Amino acid sequence: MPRYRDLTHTAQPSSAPRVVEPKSSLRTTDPGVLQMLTMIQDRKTETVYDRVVAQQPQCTFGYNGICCRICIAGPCRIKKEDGPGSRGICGASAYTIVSRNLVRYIAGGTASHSEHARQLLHAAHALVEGRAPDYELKSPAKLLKLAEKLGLGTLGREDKEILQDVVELGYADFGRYQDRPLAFLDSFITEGRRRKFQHTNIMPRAIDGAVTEIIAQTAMGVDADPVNIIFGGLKTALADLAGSYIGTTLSDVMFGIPEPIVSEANLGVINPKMVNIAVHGHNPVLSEIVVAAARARQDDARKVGAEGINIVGICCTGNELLMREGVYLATSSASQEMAILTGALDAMVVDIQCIYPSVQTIAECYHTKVVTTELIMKIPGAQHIAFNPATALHDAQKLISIALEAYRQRDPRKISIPPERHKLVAGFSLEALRAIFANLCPERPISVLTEAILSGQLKGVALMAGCNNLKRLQDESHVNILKELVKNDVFVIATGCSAGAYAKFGLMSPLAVDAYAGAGLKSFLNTLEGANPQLSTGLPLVFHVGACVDNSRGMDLAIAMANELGVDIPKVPFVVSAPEAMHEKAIAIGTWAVTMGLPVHVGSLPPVEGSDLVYGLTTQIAHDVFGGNFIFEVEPLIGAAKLLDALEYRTWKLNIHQMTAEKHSTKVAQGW
Ligand code: BF8
Ligand code: SF4
Repeated sequence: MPRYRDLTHTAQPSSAPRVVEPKSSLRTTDPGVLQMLTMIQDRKTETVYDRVVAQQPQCTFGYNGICCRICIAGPCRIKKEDGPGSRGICGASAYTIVSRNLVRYIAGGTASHSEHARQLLHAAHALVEGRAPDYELKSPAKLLKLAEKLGLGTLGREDKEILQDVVELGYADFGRYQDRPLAFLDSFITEGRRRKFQHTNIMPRAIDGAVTEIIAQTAMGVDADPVNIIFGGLKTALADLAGSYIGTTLSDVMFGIPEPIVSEANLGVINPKMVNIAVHGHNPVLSEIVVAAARARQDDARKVGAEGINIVGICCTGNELLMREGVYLATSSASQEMAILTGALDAMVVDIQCIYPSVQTIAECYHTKVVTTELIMKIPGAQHIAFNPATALHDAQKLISIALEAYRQRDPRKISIPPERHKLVAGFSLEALRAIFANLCPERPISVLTEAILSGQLKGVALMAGCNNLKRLQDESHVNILKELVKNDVFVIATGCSAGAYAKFGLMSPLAVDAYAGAGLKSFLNTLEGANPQLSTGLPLVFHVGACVDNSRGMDLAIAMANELGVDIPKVPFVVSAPEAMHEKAIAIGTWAVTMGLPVHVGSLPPVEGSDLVYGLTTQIAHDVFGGNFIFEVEPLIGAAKLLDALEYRTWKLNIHQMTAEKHSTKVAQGW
């Protein structure tokens, strides 16, 4: 049992409804989307907000995770407490079925993140071999640091030689057969976690191997033991962390380490006078080149009567480009269709993940061209341009030409763009945060953060992550939890569609600090600003650390804090929240964060309630073994209260242990 004060003294969620207003299709709080929905009222376009309503009520067997479709003797459902209806046809119990379903989500998430990482490896490999003329190695400094962490030789070697070694080690991490830990994972975790993963036998040796193994482990008639299955899932989730870490680090090496940058967000960034191209999905390998190509073709836009080319981002491709290039963020996942409904989007270029197939259906009512670019991602009716790093600029030019041509077909009567747009400051890689802290303490930058927590100025750190899930209103949980945390002096970093929500709402701007931060957080940020006069951008209320793969940056920060404090991660006042989790990737991320020793709040319940045993493993036993645990709570304010409790408990205990260690000149106690 997690031993911090649980408001209900159980690990159960509150009785708040799991789906709010199930008959209302006005399922958003995003002001831009609300304006859009009003503007298009008479168009009778079906969107995701309508389809959520059409799916209600959703199947309770599925919701609780007690439906099994793993073999075609099924589907089997657990219908009764006892008797033959309490098991599947093969005799599988609820706990077997729930745990199998859960870890298969993790396998899906891990495969997704790792596919993303593999694309980066392929691009870096092509760069090393001279087959990717349009790419460069933008951050040799990051490459050197990464290579050193990985134990690779760097002295007197060319950057490309070093990159070659890094890429080879990355490829080896995907397919290793020897019983050695994943090199990328092993390179950045704490000694305490390394030992924990060895003792619990969950240190993965290969990313592809971990995914295959868990699918094999959960095939019909293999593992029936829920504990063994869950531990298999934890191993897979750690492979997901490794994949994410490869994705983040290689993106930084090739496209640059993000630095504070100003931009704007929400649908109002779509410009009626320009050729608008949305880049949507997750992979920066193509979208970075699209941005470069667009910058070079502004004149062509003028030839078709536009003022220029305006690239806007959606979802995590949007986050990647916002972080590095300052590209506007048009919207986040649940409202992706809205970008097309503005009638001013000329092309939507998509790569992988979180792309609704419905974007094509909607695009067919407009002039917008949807273009898919990856072999594993096509949509019937959409155009496909197979993207290849070797011909990147050429491919990107084709995409731009499609958009220029589409611009000519625009119907001005269909244009309705909500004016909503907000200024923001993004680009906070760990390196950027360190540099900001270093102006107060050059020797130990991270101590600026940990000292502020130990002194009580800050309550701790929260990583806000995850998607939109329309069981509740879009962005409502992200925004309400954030407001509660910052009011209580929590230093907040954000990724993915959570970061997207804050950007769209104007909460990622320095102006929001005065409006929402508690006194402690405000004075902390003011001190940082005072020490960083070079930062003309000012500091935001919440720090954008990137796309979903960049949750690895959040983990990197937690590790840096643990090292600074001389403890392992379960003692660090650091929590994670995915208020509107939806994707399998979010389940994989949440699971590795728990395994790394962090409390993880999830605002939309994964299907685990069909087995008390599995529910207990994830919310309680996990804490005993790893020091982290899931907190399932759909009501945002109660979720925030539970996160604050978890932080308070950690800070209180850490302070006592630190004081005791000082008094007796001993090491800080490591127990949690
Ligand atoms: O990887 S937060 S809805 S866009 S899965 Fe998808 Fe979720 Fe958004 Fe990015 Ni992440
Ligand atoms: Fe049913 Fe067992 Fe097949 Fe699952 S594996 S569908 S419980 S028979």
